[in-house]
Amino acid sequence: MSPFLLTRTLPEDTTDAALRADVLHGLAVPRGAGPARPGETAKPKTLPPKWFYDAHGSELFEKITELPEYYPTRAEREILIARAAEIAAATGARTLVELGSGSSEKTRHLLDELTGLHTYVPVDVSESALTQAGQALIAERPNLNVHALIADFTGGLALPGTPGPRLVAFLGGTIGNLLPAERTAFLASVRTLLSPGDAFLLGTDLVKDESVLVAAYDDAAGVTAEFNKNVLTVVNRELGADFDPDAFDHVAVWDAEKEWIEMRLRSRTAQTVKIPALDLAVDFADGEELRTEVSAKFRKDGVRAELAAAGLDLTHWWTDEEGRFALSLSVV
Ligand code: AVJ
Repeated sequence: MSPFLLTRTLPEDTTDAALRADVLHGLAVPRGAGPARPGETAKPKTLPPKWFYDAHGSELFEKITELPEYYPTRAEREILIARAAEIAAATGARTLVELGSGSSEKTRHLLDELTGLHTYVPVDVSESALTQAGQALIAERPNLNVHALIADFTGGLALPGTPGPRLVAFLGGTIGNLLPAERTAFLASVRTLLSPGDAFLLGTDLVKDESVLVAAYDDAAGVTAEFNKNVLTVVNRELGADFDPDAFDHVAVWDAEKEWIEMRLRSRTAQTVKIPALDLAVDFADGEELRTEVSAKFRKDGVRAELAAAGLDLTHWWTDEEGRFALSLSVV
């Protein structure tokens, strides 16, 4: 069997510190010595979407990708199947780096066509997903090296010294889970990973009918609702909090101005949640919402502009037949 390496680029307790910081920043009302001012409770509560993905959350996400309403995974797979040979020809990649690789399921289509590939570097925060996917891949592909990285792709990445050309892929539309300023910083950091001859492959979900978008994030079977609420069980387990997931409703709304879907958890009553690890009590008003994810949808001109701002040229643009999803390639 070919080699499988797993590298944790961050110490284990970094995850814990990052979760604490995110929960504190997103849920705590800033309070001075005096009583809470009326305006303070108006600060919208937020949690970043990366905390969905513990082992259970990663499983739920895999279930989402199979839902009839959740089209992005199927649309992107359709493009990959149709275009993998062109991507291989345009890049000649010997190293494939995949940011936020998850189960690496769609990547197989790319791996099939990248005939000169030396090493696959999946990067993800989920150790369970990396190990499962990596072990399965090396068992199937005797000539492939897999060097998995447990890392947060939004931080500066230290990549293993593998042969070029390097193809960095960021699929699934996950770039849409970053806020605009985070996207700018992320694309700039991707650019620093690329040398002449390297390339960047980006998956973006596209703006479409509101009813189609909302259904994709509020499925009839309730899997997305369970996925959304899973972030509360993660905070319960990691920080000893006492969130009752049943005390919140799943909400998915389209923001037509920002062109993104927001997932929120809406408090069903006035309640106070204790978070002992942070010595924190968080008040929720009846109906108060906690934003857990934005999922931005794109247009070609916007993608081109954001890539250009990072010094990347849009060299190829492919969509599925129905024009729901796009893959962009930038060859440096
Ligand atoms: C594939 C991770 C980008 O925003 O569509 C799915 C995550 N959230 N359903 C997306 C997700 C709710 C997803 N990403």
